[in-house]
Amino acid sequence: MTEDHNIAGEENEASAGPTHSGFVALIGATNAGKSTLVNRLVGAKVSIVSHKVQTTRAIVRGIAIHNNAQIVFMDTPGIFKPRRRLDRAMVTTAWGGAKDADVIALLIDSERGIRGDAETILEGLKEVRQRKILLLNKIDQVKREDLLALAAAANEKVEFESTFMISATTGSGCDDLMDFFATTLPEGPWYYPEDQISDLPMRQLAAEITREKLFLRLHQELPYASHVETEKWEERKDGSVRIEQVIYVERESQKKIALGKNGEAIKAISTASRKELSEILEQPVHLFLFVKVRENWGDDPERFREMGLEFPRG
Ligand SMILES: Nc1nc2c(ncn2[C@@H]2O[C@H](COP(=O)(O)OP(=O)(O)OP(=O)(O)O)[C@@H](O)[C@H]2O)c(=O)[nH]1
Ligand SMILES: [Mg+2]
Repeated sequence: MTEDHNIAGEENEASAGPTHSGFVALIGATNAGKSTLVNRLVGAKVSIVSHKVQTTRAIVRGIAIHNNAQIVFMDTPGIFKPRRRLDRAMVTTAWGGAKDADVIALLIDSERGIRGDAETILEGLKEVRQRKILLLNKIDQVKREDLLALAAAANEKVEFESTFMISATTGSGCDDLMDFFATTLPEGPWYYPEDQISDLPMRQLAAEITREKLFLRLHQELPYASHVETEKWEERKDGSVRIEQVIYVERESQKKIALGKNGEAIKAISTASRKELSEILEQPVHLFLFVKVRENWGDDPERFREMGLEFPRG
């Protein structure tokens, strides 16, 4: 960290001139690859990723420095047709995040194309006044001619300032994208200290890491019926940390599944989460997971506050 810090400092001196800074909201249908892209552009894991839909629940800011610019990426929940109260809060949050940004970057999964949610988002974007760019993601999965057709179709619906073809997993096209942000964001001082990469408190990131393992391990309705909170964080004299987290589920039957036969599921989730947490924290981690039934957590304002979401009334 210190070394990187110095290198960044030298570069900034070399390229004297005004600094640039601004907020870029990444919006898109769920599973388009927004969180993967934020992590790629920041160069560290700040937001969790899974192959399942509706992984991100609140806005996560990932902060990157490129040349003279500090670029604050807002990873938002995927936009979809909401059903539950939590769904509504997620979708409202995503559009709210877009309205706070200097630039809105719409991610489309090139393999899926413009269908369903992506179509609805394009419609919604017509009403939004900010600068807009189009990111066709997952280009590692599609043929070039299909990409050109997709770019044309999307640009017909909304006037995008630029279109980029990228792959968040391979990094293809990402340098050009960073150059674009660095030169087109407004001139001005940086918003965050130069070594800060996220606005998420460590306790919350730790809860998110466990939720990611739960999304990867458990299936059907369970990931959507669960919520993770860090309850205790105790730094120990020997340099390790003791973390206690609670996994909330809605029903007794879900608790059984979350624990698994002979506690196998919870053990696997805990092992995977602890391993990643000790890498991120660079210290040994003792992780204790508890599963609790809280029937109405999805209607409890306190849980929404913990997640950083507005509680939708009614
Ligand atoms: N092949 C390929 N897969 C990708 C790419 N970008 C993301 N993915 C995969 O797409 C899936 C969804 O990625 P996420 O980053 O969680 O997507 P998201 O848009 O943040 O999803 P939500 O938070 O649910 O809205 C994961 O399995 C990623 O590995 C890409 O460029 N190429
Ligand atoms: Mg996400």
